[in-house]
Amino acid sequence: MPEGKLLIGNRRYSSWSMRGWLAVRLAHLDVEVEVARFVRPGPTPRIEATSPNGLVPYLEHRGARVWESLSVCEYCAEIEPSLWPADRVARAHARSIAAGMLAGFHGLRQNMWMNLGRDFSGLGRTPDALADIARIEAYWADARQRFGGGGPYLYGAGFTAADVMYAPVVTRLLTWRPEISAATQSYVDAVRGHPLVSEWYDAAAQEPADWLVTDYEQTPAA
Ligand SMILES: N[C@@H](CCC(=O)N[C@@H](CS)C(=O)NCC(=O)O)C(=O)O
Repeated sequence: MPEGKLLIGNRRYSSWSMRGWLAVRLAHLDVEVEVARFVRPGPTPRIEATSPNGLVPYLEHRGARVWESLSVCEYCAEIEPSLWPADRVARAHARSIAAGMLAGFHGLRQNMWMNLGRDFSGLGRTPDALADIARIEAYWADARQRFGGGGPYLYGAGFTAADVMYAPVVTRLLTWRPEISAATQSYVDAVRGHPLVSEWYDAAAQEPADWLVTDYEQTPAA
């Protein structure tokens, strides 16, 4: 009998759902996953009726109700502390860049939206999006140089909540293919190769054709 449920949206598009799901899986929570297909125009009634902020991800686990992806990460890290780096200084860095993802990068999010099934190479390169990517590359390089210890992820061998928060950015870099450094590319490849990220991509590819959302499928102007 599962100990709760995780409500998410379409895997193909829902970057915040991907974060919640990755955190829950990394913490090995035994919860049922329900996918609420996005209704457009929104809001999606199932999500609106269930989640206090009307958004996904939304988690119920052993009496706790958790919303906002970073709160889901924090909740999961209480159960699986390795979701944050063990070192205090590294942990402070990880928490800062994770919060920065939640709070910002609107240029990237608006111009290079998540779509796991399309190739939008070369598109979406607005100044705002490119400035966000440059800052993200700087965050990642700083984390890996100072705390990575040669491991494939931001803080070394373990996939932390910071990696969780940036995993959908990795998908955007793969879909939109902006120019990135070799170091960034190696991190992108590592995240894409993580078994849970692959599982998410595979499940997204199984979503029915009538779940496609026209707005997210249209090729944007160059
Ligand atoms: N700050 C929120 C953002 C969550 C969010 O915007 N979720 C979107 C999907 S990615 C949503 O639930 N949209 C409702 C809808 O499209 O019906 C978080 O971190 O969880």
